[in-house]
Amino acid sequence: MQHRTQVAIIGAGPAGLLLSQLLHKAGIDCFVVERKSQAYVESRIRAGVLEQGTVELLDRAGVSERLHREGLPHHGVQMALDGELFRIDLHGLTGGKSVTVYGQTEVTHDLILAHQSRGANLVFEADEVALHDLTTDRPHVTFTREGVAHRLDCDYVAGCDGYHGPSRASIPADVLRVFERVYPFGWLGILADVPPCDDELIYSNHHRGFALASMRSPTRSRYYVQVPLTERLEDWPDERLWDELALRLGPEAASRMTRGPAIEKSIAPLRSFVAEPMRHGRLFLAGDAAHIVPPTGAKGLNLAAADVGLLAEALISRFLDRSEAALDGYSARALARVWMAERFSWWFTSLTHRFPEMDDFARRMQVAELSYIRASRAAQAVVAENYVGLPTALTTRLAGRGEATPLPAPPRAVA
Ligand code: RFL
Ligand code: PHB
Repeated sequence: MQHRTQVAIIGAGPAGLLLSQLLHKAGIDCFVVERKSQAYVESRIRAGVLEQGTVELLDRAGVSERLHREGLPHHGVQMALDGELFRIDLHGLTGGKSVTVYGQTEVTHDLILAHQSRGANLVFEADEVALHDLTTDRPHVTFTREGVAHRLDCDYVAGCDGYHGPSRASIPADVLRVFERVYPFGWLGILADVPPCDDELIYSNHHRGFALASMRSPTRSRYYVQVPLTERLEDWPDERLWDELALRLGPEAASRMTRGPAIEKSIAPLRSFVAEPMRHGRLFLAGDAAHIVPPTGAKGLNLAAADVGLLAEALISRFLDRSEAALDGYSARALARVWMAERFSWWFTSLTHRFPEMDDFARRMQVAELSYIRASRAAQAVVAENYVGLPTALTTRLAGRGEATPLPAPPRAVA
């Protein structure tokens, strides 16, 4: 079966769906191809914190009505050092910015609903998705569905298919450069229908390891503890997990913590990863397809949205104004923001987690740095400015600084 569209979008995660919705608003035709079922995509529990810029993009896409009704605005976050809490006043330290707690599952649900109510081309359960002729002016995508072969001709391909998708893998190895850090631990997460222990999120550095108290609504909580990668879910019955959370979050938070049965429990590994460039011919990567951050800074979904905001703008300028300048600048502009978020997520992870190789000196450094943040408004402002999302003007100024700059070769051994 043959199809024709202006932009073929691989992946119906938040990046692919938001891009399709923004382009549709501008009158550009898209076709979204997703490997998993709709039920699977809608139930994948992931992010919970949206930056203001992400909310603004969802406004622009016309899918934020429920988000404004049910999302929880947060003007601050709590941090803890060995159980003692202190607050970062996001609103006061950033000239009035805040974040919104609204689950990725809800964002995805709202976007899928918007697609289906307008009869958009959105295909789930597509197998053998493959990208072809990306460096020609006739790229196309092939897939099979229920045994039927499909061919989708297009002007451009948006690779929004996450870390494991085929888009990034379609870029030749000698063109792509990847940067990576794998952390020696993961996050064990629990979702439960109990009220949160605090009105705000709590990021806790404890000598037993990192813990995070988060939420989805006033009646639904999301908690995480850092665990070794060797850990198995079977070793963490609910009671053991609640006990560990109580220890790591400290007595004040523990006294307000309500325990309850897990609706969902999973272990996610932590990784920092960037692929450069984010364009190859007529293929443009966006979101987790191009970069991964450890979840500590709550940046993954927000970065995906920021990429999509830039890519939508560039494609609109290509189709409506016939200008390719913004498409040519997309990779450098997106990567400038990506590297800033990578830095913050890596730093915040290093500050709050217990590393296996950490000696007493390294632990003292963490304690000193957290004590400094606790005592200094200037240090808190650095955390707050990054947490709410850096202004586009700042990351735009950095565009092109990193990408394509050859890193110096390591010195040659002297014979
Ligand atoms: P996704 O969500 O992975 O979606 C990619 C889609 O592509 C599909 N796909 C394919 N489709 C067709 N053919 C193929 N061959 C395909 N292969 C894959 C997949 O099925 C999927 O539907 O990527 P996207 O859209 O770029 O979105 C990225 C975000 O999902 C991710 O960055 C965040 O969830 C990260 N993240 C967080 N981000 C935040 O901004 N704030 C947070 O608070 C936050 N918390 C988190 C997180 C991620 C976590 N985990 C599990 C990794 C907490 C956790 C625990
Ligand atoms: C979440 O609620 O799932 C969450 C919140 C903040 C993070 C990561 C995950 O930094």
